[in-house]
Amino acid sequence: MKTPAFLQIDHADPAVLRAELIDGLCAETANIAPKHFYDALGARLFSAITELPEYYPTRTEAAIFARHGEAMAAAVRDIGGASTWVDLGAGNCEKAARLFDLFGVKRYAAVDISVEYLAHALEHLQRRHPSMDLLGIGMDFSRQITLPLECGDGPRLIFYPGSSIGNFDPAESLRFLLQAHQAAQGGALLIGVDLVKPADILEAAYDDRLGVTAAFNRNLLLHVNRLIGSDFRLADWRHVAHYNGPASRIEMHLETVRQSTVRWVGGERRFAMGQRIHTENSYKWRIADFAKLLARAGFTGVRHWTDEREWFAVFLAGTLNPAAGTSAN
Ligand code: AVI
Repeated sequence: MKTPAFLQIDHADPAVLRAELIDGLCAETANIAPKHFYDALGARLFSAITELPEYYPTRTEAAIFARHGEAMAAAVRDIGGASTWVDLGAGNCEKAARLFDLFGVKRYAAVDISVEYLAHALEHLQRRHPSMDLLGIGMDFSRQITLPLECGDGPRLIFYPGSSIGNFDPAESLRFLLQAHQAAQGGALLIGVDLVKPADILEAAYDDRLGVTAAFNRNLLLHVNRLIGSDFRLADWRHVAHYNGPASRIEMHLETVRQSTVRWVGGERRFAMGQRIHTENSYKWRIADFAKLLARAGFTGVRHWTDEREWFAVFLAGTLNPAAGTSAN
């Protein structure tokens, strides 16, 4: 049996993280970056969110893969195949693992913020796929996708499911897609995208009746307290989620229920009652607009599959210029 290899590419510098967090808290519209949601408890709360009746993206995407996976695998073969699957934000690696047989995956590289998150999942995966080459990469790919040589020099399938691209604004999404295009090395991108739909469905998905999303949002304050030594009091803050139609995005905020002063070593901020900290945007796309964005990033031969209600879409985008290799006359 082979054994998985592990690489940590970049380490977040705690001093830089602290400075970024304090800048965000002191900004005119206070904000905390959504990457800080995912401490150990936050990761568990997110996993619980994906099982909520109101949170449709995870199960809708899974249904699209179950129904159209074979067609997707054939389409990947049509555009030349890929020698390595690169799974961005792999977590427990289960979404990709369900597709290994269908796509004939031989080499799999799981990327997440820290290799420690990946160790257990990859060791488990290796027992189920003893001859597969497995690689765990710790890297903050939201800053830059710089894949190591160990990912192979052939074409790669960049797998980015879960509609996480929605947590980037449109300019960041374009930057991410340009980098994904380059990282694919002549391969392709397979990406899940959440679509525009009525506001009541979206708002329920981000403000569920059990209060799990509220706990996920408020847990951010506990995590920030540990990161910068601040004294946020949970009782002072409530979860707010609303759909900003003109910007096509769900916005999550934390709002004070009374006046509150938050202190940390070297600083403080007073929040008036009803004042907010912006914690997350989750952009919802129209199919045609996302296809245009892929084209702007240089992708070709774009195809997509969706569910009956058109709530979610999975896009497959190639990187090869269809004219390349054909004669000019
Ligand atoms: C990770 N990301 C795609 C989720 C989303 O739907 O934007 C994060 C999330 N926030 C609240 N619920 C889920």
